[in-house]
Amino acid sequence: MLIRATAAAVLVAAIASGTAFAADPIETRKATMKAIGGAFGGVMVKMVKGEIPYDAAAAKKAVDTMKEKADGIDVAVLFAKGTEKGGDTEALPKVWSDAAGFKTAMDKMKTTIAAQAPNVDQGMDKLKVAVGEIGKTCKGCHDEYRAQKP
Ligand code: ASC
Repeated sequence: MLIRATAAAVLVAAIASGTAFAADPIETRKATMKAIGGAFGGVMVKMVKGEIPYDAAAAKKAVDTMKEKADGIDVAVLFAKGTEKGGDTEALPKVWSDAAGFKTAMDKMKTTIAAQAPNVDQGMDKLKVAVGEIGKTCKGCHDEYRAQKP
């Protein structure tokens, strides 16, 4: 009931303010992060670690997935006010109390992925650099804005 009321309030607020909204921002942002993390950890990091062979086309496909999903993140929508709670979220209150910092961290991820995307199919050395640079932007945001796993 409370969740429904909150969702309705978010919807009304989104319509009233003319902003786009996601039907279920918490589930959408979790699915987005899972897709980004899956392409990164499941493919690119594994190649760097030698757990799977380097495959330029597969690395490119993975980074393209990351880029598409990252570019699709609209912080104002997926982390709209009112979505701090009401679902199974690990987002910390700091996402909202330091909204500018959070947006900056997200933008840093987007620009780093975009900058590194053309490099990942140019050999293992380039992939290593890309994984290092992109990974820093994942970690930076998780350290600051996401609840730590026990
Ligand atoms: C991953 C993943 C992250 C990052 C982070 C990098 O594979 O899912 O969130 O790497 O651990 O430090």
